Amino acid sequence: MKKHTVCRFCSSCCPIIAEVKNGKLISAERKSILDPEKRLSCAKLRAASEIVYSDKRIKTPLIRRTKGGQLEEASWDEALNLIAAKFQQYKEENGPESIAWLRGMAADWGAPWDYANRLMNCFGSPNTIGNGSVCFVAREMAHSYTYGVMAYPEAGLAKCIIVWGKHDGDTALGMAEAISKGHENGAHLVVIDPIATRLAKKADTFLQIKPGHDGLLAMAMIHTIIEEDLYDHDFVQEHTVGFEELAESASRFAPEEVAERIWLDAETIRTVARLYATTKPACIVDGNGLDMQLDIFQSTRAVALLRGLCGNIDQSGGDVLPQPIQLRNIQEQNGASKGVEPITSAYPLFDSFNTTWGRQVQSCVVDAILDKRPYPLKMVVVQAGNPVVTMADSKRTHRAFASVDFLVAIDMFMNRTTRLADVILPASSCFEKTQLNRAAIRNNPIILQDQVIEPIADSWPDWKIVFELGRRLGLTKEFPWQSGEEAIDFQLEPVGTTVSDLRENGNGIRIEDIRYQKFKEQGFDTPSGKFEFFSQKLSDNNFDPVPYLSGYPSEPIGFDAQKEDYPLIGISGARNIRFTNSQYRTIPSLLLEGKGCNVDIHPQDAENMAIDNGDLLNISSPQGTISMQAKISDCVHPGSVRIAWGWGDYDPACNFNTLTDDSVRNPITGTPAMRSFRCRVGKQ
Ligand SMILES: Nc1nc2c(c(=O)[nH]1)N[C@H]1C(S)=C(S)[C@@H](COP(=O)(O)OP(=O)(O)OC[C@H]3O[C@@H](n4cnc5c(=O)[nH]c(N)nc54)[C@H](O)[C@@H]3O)O[C@H]1N2
Ligand SMILES: Nc1nc2c(c(=O)[nH]1)N[C@H]1C(S)=C(S)[C@@H](COP(=O)(O)OP(=O)(O)OC[C@H]3O[C@@H](n4cnc5c(=O)[nH]c(N)nc54)[C@H](O)[C@@H]3O)O[C@H]1N2
Ligand code: SF4
Ligand SMILES: [Mo]
Repeated sequence: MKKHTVCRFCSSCCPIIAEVKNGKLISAERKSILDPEKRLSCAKLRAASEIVYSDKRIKTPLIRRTKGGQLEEASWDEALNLIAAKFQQYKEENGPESIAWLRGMAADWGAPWDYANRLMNCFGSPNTIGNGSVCFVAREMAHSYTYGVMAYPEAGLAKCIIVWGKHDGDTALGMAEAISKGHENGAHLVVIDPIATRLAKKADTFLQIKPGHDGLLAMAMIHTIIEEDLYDHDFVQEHTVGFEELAESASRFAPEEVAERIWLDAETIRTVARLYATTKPACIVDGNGLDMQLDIFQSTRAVALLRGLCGNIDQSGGDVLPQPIQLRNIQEQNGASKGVEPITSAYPLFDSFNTTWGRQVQSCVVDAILDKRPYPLKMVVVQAGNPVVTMADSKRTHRAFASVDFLVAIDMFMNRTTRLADVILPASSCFEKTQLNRAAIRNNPIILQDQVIEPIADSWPDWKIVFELGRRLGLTKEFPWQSGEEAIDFQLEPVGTTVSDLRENGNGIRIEDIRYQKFKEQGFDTPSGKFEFFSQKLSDNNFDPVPYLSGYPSEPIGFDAQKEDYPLIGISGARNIRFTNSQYRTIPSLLLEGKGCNVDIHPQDAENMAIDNGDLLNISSPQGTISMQAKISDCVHPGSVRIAWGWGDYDPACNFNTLTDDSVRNPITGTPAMRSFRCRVGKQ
């Protein structure tokens, strides 16, 4: 039997067809816009049955019955009753806000997002926290502060495509296929990346930028476009605010001033700026290369401003504004937690820019546990995340999760975080549950992530765990649903469709035809109703209303002041199609005996330091030291190294985030420098 569903082994959320025989998952295949011979195939999806049936799956609830004791098998009743009792105990002793629910990447999308928020809000704690300060939500905020929502590039229809800090061939195959289609149809492809990636090698123009300095490049492009009078006068005149202030800020960033600081030459910057401004339509595919930087917000905003300056926003083949589906918001943000200060209160603009995402500065969980800032946390539930490996400053994060009074983990596999837990609840994989997947509802069409096999062993779908826990906390009215389908139908009611409609339409249901240039009738969803080069709201909150109006940051990357002792720039990377963040290192066909766990160093730097291929190197930052094998490669620029990320569970000595720092953060989004920072390497 073949069944339509959505894969959730990574955040790309590809629509797929799964093949099931006698109740067993046999294989799965991505749907694609390309002809079969051109389609991209995903290693993780090919390994789907190996992942789902892995003997490393957590099979039953586990409880540590005495502090410091072993984890022991337990029934769901015992585990959930214990968790509910702890919720009540900490509520009585310290207030409901002393409990936080921390969601990782795998819980970021779809139903579990709303359900956990609902549970915590109704219980009285505002502390449901995601990891969006390091993932794309910080970037989404910069888009939203410019034109109201996060735009998506229509690369397949563009004539000029700028891929800026993204590598979809490893991370988002649907977009990679659209880029390849656009390129084949004659689009000029520009790649902006500190690494000569596979895509960079195919590009018509490659800008090997200095890591973490994208804001300077964007401003130099804006400078060129204004100076050479290449901007879209009609759009700027009719639909924007703040052009004068933008021109003032950009006047200080001439390519000739900026080029050397960002390892580029001025003429190439001018050429790319002219190309983007004069080729219509043009889109910018921005990515996680901009995220996890200290300067994430203003650099992404500078990139976003280009879209309006050149009239490419909400145009076919440009960057389109989504038409979100009007789901019922069931988070109960006005529930019992209303008025209780969240632990993320130092980041009020980030907390409030979007009603779906809510709170996203995960570092605040660690601050609250260790430093009792702004108040102590006593209990944390980690759902679908591995913060000890994936958050900045692993040593400090480990200390926090090891010392919190009570830790619950909801996961499919053991990892360095679950191993610290007092209770572990086994979660079902994406093939074992029906969810409304948020990626598939952000824009038309809505596609159901549908269950294709029964839950493995004694695992439960995340929705069931949350509903059952909610009922044990007395929230029976709030969680009346006996199945995922019932809850989804309730959420979908305002849209006018149901789970069974979606099942009948495996390729999804389009609620509304795509419309372009919506701003002409309805303006932009910003305070001024215009495309905001200038943001009054940022100004009112003492942030630069136009990027870098008060100057460029003196230290855009981590530990920049220590460059004497740490002469190299370390780059976090690369994502590989075989893995998702810290996941899947226990899957033999994906692990390939650790292939890819190395540090890329330029031949010139290697020669200067007498380093050979395969040498075991110590990589150090002021935070700590890790070790990895050297791979001599000219994919990196001299003076920088690319360090493999996500290997902390495989081998703690390779744990990237041992090197990163969490004490300096972007003041708006709470983002630490996990992508680029100063380091040094030496032979062991
Ligand atoms: N230095 C550095 N640090 C980074 C990054 C980087 O590139 N460099 N990337 C950052 C980014 S963008 C992100 S998003 C974060 C990711 O950080 P995390 O969200 O902590 O990342 P994962 O390693 O993907 O862990 C996900 C966990 O969810 C579990 N899981 C998978 N599916 C399910 C499910 O359906 N239900 C449940 N309950 N559990 C499930 C997996 O087994 C795994 O243990 O890391 C960030 N940290
Ligand atoms: N296979 C796989 N797929 C994934 C994931 C995974 O771990 N594995 N993770 C998922 C998640 S959580 C996310 S957030 C997305 C992320 O997916 P992407 O947005 O594609 O992010 P990355 O692949 O981390 O980085 C993209 C590019 O940014 C470049 N880069 C690094 N530093 C800089 C810089 O300073 N400036 C510029 N311009 N570029 C820079 C890197 O070299 C890389 O080529 O992928 C999702 N999909
Ligand atoms: S890229 Fe691969 S793992 Fe990620 S959603 Fe698509 S098929 Fe699944
Ligand atoms: Mo992410």
